[in-house]
Amino acid sequence: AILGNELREAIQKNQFVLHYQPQMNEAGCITGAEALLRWMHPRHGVMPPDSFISVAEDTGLILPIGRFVMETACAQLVAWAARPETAHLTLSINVSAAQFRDQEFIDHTLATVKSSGVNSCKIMLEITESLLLNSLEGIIEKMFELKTRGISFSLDDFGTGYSSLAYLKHLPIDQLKIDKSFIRDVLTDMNDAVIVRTIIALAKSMELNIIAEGVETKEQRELLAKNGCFAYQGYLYAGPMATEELEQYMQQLI
Ligand code: G
Ligand code: G
Ligand code: NA
Ligand code: MN
Repeated sequence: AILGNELREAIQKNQFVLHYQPQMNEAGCITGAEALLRWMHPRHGVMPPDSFISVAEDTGLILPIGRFVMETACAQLVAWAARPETAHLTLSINVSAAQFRDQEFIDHTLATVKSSGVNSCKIMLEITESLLLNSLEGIIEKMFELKTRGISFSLDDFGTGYSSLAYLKHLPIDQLKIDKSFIRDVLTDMNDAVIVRTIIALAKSMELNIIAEGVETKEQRELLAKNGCFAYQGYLYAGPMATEELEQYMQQLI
């Protein structure tokens, strides 16, 4: 198991990197990416977040790691903005509940946006329903504070959590992200198909954008499009990759 000490050392030694997974539109054009954290472990190689995020959350180390993520993501957006081929790209950034509840989160995020010179309209924060389990009060205020500065919000893993749909009305959310667990068997499982159609209809009626993750086949994408979902993320296009690979991937799309 991963220990807090190892994570602390990883932060000091700059062993974290961001990988980027393309987000595509119905025309097959890339519109943006999701930033996904990786730990380049000196002995174990590339470690996915599932192996260390919960330890990071339990030890509080998610806060410095989250600051690294925000700083790296903003720097990446600034680099993309400097080149015509990548200037349109947006970036979705995962934020744990523990980060969002930290009182310095807003100040650090806004300071990072400002010092990096990034266009904040390119930033989307991915939160999960777990953020909405306890008191919503401070949360909504914080969201509005970021929204007035141009940052938008996506509700990740949508449909897997416990939040009441009534919350959606009160939250300044821009996008619902259909969880990959519903997409996997959407072609064969009637329940998944109904859930996916219902989430899309809900998003539409609340004027929220919708994106599906875990799209692995053309048939899944076609079913999504037929039901009104026109933004996709998944292995059908590409998995998460380093920034240089993403630029190569974009070259071969043209
Ligand atoms: O990359 P992978 O699909 O293995 O990511 C698994 C999960 O880890 C994601 O769904 C996301 O919830 C979480 N995750 C990935 N990157 C980050 C990050 O930068 N910060 C936080 N807080 N969570 C992340
Ligand atoms: O933030 P979240 O936990 O939803 O992160 C998405 C996770 O899903 C990442 O760890 C990523 O590696 C993974 N992923 C991305 N595309 C696909 C896909 O098409 N199929 C599956 N099974 N997983 C995917
Ligand atoms: Na996510
Ligand atoms: Mn997800």
